[in-house]
Amino acid sequence: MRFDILSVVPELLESPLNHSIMKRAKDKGLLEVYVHNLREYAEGKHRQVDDYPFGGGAGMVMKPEPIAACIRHLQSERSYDAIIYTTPDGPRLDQSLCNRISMFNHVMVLCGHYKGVDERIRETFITHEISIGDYVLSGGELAAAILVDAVGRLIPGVLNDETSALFDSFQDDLLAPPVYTRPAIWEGKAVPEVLLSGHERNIDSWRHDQSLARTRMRRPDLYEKYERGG
Ligand code: 6GU
Repeated sequence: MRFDILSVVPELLESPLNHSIMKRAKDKGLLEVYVHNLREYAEGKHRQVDDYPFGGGAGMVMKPEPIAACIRHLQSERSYDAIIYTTPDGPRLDQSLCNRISMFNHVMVLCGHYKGVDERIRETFITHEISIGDYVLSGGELAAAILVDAVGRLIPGVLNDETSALFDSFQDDLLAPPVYTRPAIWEGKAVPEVLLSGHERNIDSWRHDQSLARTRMRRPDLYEKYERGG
């Protein structure tokens, strides 16, 4: 799977996708991530990527021309399954959308900045918009990194059996159960007995009960969805 990320601050994306599981996915050739600096597609001495909003008001707006030039350049090289815009006014990213995006081969991600992009770019090119939550980031780069991480780990072969995404929180609309490791007693607190029993069926059943209880307590919204059957 290939991601092309369009940004006015490409430096923000240097580190988050180059460690741990994302690094392994790239090393295995399962994930490619290219970051494009929109300023390189801007014209003029100042290579201006933003401008004042028509109608006045605070903040700047991302100019359409450099974005269109970068998108069209990439489209001339390959076709894209999705062109995603990261913006706090988009629909909220969730696991089910991540699952769907993980089936794509080529995905572009346009990182919003300032007051956002000229609306005509959204109308012309954008196929999906995503927000990562109800708070405002200073730019869409961190949201793009979150998207690539959440989607990248779902690509077949990226995770091994131990880290399999099948048992993640949200994968079945339930939160994951609590986990423990050695020592069996730490500062007087014991690990639940059943986990030491070696009885696989009892362990599975305990974990499922814990997932249900946790979800009901912490995320009644998810629990309701689970009970309705997704
Ligand atoms: Cl995708 N971008 C920005 N700038 N802020 C956000 C967001 C995205 N999602 C939540 N807040």
